[in-house]
Amino acid sequence: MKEQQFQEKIDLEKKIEPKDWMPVDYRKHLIRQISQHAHSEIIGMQPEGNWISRAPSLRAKMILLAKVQDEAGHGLYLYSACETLGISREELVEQLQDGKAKYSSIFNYPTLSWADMGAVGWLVDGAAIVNQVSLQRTSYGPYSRGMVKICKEESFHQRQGYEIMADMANGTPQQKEMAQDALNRFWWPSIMMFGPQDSDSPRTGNAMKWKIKRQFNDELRQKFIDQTVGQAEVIGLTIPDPDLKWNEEKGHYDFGEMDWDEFWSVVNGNGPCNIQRLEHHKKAHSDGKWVREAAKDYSKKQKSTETN
Ligand code: FAQ
Repeated sequence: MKEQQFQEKIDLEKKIEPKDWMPVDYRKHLIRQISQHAHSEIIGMQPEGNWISRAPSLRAKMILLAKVQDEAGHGLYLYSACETLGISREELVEQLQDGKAKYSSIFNYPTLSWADMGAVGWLVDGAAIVNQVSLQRTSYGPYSRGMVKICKEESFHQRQGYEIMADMANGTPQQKEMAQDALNRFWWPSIMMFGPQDSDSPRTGNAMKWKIKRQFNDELRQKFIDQTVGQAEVIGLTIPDPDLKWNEEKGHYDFGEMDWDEFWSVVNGNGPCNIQRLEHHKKAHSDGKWVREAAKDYSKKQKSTETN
């Protein structure tokens, strides 16, 4: 009965709020997805944070610094949304560090040159926006509202990345070569961000029934490819896919086969930077222990002063 009422509410496009009744599996599904999303934002700071001290100008440095700080903020909104489901921040961090919770495969690739900052903003944030715009309509209220806020900031991120790529593509032959090399390395991992093909996506069934996900992985991937091909053409770069071709009948681009062995290998912890990313997270978390403790003590002290 409760389950039926819950589904009716979802079917009527009403949001589910933290204190509403929800099936155990809906709650679990959300904790998994929102926490993976939060971890992605936080781990995603590493490949770009790596370049803050090497940005080629003060302007570029300020922009990159602001972007990386935004990603931290997104992680915090998402952790907070996840905590409304009855799990603590400590448990979430533990799951990440123990390798029980995933984060996006894309952040296990290294950023080797300044042009990679362009590729990450343009492609990685570009792909994240396509996914997150769709998630603005997700059925869980706190997640949906978090997505609205995050999407506004991601648009700026995508544009700053595209600006870097456009400048380099129009620069010296060496700069253009660097931009093309970054595109070559980030193209396939970016389109893998949308997850496995629908036929191989075990979570999609429930996610669509509960309107947690509003569009299929393949549908979003196609949308991203369709909108990005023209952007590459405008700046004179070539997408590294010989099978990429406009299909007049479908009104979409056809594209080549992704390397699914590579995808699963990265998802399962064996990408080029998986170990490094987690080790860095553990070290930063342990180095920051005194700050968390000081903040806790300070807030306890404030509360006791207020009550006295
Ligand atoms: N990487 O059945 P499905 C960003 C896992 S934010 C790693 O299709 P689902 C901003 C999946 O979890 C980027 N694992 O699963 C930024 C599942 O494993 P599980 C993050 C992946 O959930 C920019 C299994 O494979 N965005 O970038 C991946 O229905 C720049 C089976 O897959 C989000 O998290 C992958 N790519 O669909 C930050 C958006 N794909 O849990 C810094 C929210 C799949 O059963 C710098 N999440 N897996 O063990 C989603 O929309 C969905 O969770 C999908 C996966 C689409 C990622």
